[in-house]
Amino acid sequence: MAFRFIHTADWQIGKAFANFTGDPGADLRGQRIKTVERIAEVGWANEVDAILVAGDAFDSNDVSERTLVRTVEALKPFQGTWVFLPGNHDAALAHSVWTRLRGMDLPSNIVIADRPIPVDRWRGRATVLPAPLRRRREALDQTEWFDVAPSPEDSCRIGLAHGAVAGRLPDKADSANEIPQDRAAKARLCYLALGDWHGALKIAPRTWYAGAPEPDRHKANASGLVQLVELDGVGAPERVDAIPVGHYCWIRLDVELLDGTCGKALQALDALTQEHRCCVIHLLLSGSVSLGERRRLEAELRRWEARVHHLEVDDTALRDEPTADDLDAIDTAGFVRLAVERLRLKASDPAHPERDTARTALRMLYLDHLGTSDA
Ligand SMILES: [Mn+2]
Repeated sequence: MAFRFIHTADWQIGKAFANFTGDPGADLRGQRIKTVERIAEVGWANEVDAILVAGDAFDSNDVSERTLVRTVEALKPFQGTWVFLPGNHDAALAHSVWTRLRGMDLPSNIVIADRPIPVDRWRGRATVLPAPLRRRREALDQTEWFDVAPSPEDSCRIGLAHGAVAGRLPDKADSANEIPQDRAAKARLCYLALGDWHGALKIAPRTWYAGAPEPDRHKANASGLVQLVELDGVGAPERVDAIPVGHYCWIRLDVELLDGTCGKALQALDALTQEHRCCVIHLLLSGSVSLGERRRLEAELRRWEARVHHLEVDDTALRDEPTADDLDAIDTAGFVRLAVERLRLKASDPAHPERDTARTALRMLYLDHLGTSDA
């Protein structure tokens, strides 16, 4: 009979999302626990033998009591065995979320694997070998003992670890808690379930990252998934299916405005296929717009802000290029016109020390003027 389990990691429950004020931030925090409930439901529906959590279930060891209680409640839909591995964010220190959870009288189907001892709860069908982190950065490879770990004959050996596979991950030059890429082979593992990298990724033979089930940053990697793994027996290749469980889509849009209009930015937003209320968007704008288009853009972005979950706009690289029509709209004669002409000369001279100030002045003049005439 095949051994089936869900591999997940990096829930980062309790993450503050300090850049998100008000309701959007509270919703992001709350969703992380709802997604755990979803994982429990997926596990139950797929009749898996276990759910393995490969580290960083919690964002820190200081999460509130309330958060711990809510998390344990969210596990309820799955009555099979949960195995939790301490990662770098929730390392098994002398006082940690794990010691606090133990004091809460946990149900017996929840295993805290905070010591390097085989977990054998499946009548010899599978043996989970955990490599818990007992500090944020371990100097030595905690998976080394897997090679000599005992397990019943014909039991599928499954490693559970948290860290960076040496030399394989991008952006991990200074990687802590290194795991050798040949650990699965050397320790005769059927599967090595890893956490720490937030995208789902097969990184070496029989060696997988599950990715974060609920995305938490604007990064182009495969997050929002859990892995449903099936092992037919020792030696048989692993079968892995990614199951989407994430709620929010973190989307990064990088738009250069080249024709003086904001059309391309609005098109990029219109092209979103995800449910708008689930989108957490970072919009990076560059290029240039006329003053009239800048005004239209700002009005449209306010509309989008209300529609999506969160919209953050970085327009520091977007320049104003006032057109003749923009300037005509300010004033066509006299005193104001003269000032506008002087500002325009300064604004169009790349070497002028007041260039940026002149641009801002023109834009403010334009917007104030329109504000007044609209009123
Ligand atoms: Mn981590």
